[in-house]
Amino acid sequence: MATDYRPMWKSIGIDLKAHDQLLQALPPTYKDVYMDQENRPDGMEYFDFVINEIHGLRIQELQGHKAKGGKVIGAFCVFVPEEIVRAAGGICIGLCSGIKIGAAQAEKVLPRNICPLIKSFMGFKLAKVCPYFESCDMVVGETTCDGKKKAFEILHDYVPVHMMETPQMKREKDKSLWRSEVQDFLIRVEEFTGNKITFESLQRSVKEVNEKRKALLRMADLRKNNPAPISGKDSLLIEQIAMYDDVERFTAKVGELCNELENRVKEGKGVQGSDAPRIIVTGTPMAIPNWKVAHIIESSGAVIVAEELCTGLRYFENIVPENGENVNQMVSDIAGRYLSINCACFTPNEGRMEKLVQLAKEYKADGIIHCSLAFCDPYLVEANRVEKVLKENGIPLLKIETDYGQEDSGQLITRIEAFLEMIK
Ligand code: BJ8
Repeated sequence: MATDYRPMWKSIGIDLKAHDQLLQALPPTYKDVYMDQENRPDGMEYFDFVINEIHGLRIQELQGHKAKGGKVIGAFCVFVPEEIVRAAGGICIGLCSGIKIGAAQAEKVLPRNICPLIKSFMGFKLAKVCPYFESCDMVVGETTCDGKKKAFEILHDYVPVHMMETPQMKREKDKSLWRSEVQDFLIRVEEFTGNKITFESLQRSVKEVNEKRKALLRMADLRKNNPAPISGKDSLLIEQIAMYDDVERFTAKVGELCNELENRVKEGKGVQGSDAPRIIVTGTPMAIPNWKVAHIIESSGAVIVAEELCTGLRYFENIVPENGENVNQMVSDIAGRYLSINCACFTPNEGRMEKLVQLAKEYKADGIIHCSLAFCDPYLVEANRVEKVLKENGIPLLKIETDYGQEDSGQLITRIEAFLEMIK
């Protein structure tokens, strides 16, 4: 018999009626998008289970951690150093959501024309439908884009927010600003958890988070093979789950999956035929359960081989050096690793252009699909630079602007199918 989690949800302040509506929306989508795929690796069973228990078991674990005096810290950006939270005995979870929920409540405090990711996280908080949000003792905001940084001021009325100032450039003075922000974050986390971060605890957490990244990098590497041993949709799902699952368990499960994928590669077994167009997706993050574009691309006969997204490579490429000799040096190494992320909030952002060209070669991509959320100025404007550089390098590009609704699905199918036809 399925566990009844309602008493737990009620105890953390969830609006049960609104929450029921949210849960009802999820399972049919998941079945259509995921369970009907052919040639899925057996190792996906664990990740299906995680989704099935998305508001159940993991929330129970978070509550268990809190009952023992532990803290849960939420983040909205891949710039927030998970290593530091873990080194102080806390759990760090990603809070971005990819579903239109609580829009009416969110629009009471935000303009209507704001990116769906921001509207969604505000809606989740105001509608009290997200047990992850309600489990957080503190959330960490950043000054990446204007919409987010101003939304965090409002969010602070409902939950304690610690702000990190992310620089907009990558000069030496920006690097030292960011280093000091990471150092301040460490102090704030120590105060908040009541736990001192030691050399040993930081060294251990750096290793643990690196192991998670290495497992994801191994999976990414295996997708360079033709035929690809795993679908882009399944890979995206794993990358989304990486942000809130237990680090060590997740790392082990990705490792087991990669063993299976390695065998598939040896046997020449793939999710699609070796003639399927190979696509790289780039742009704004695709938070759970935003699988719309990935589903359309792969249902149109292509295979996604990499995601140049924050729910993708930007989250796990580059690891933190593990040979730091003291806490100070490790803080600098952590800051350095995070500042190498190529978010469109930076200007200029040449690293992202170079990365895309390099990825297209490494993954033998036939084309790139640039997918931006509506009203996201950084990515929508930067699409111009991406287009210019890819054109110079002879890499076909399709630019898409979308949101969390399904209304534009028909139009997206037409455009994506035409693009795939063109690059075949
Ligand atoms: S490092 S991409 S996770 S900021 S989509 S809220 S940018 S208007 S999410 Fe992001 Fe960090 Fe950058 Fe990655 Fe603003 Fe654009 Fe909305 Fe965005």
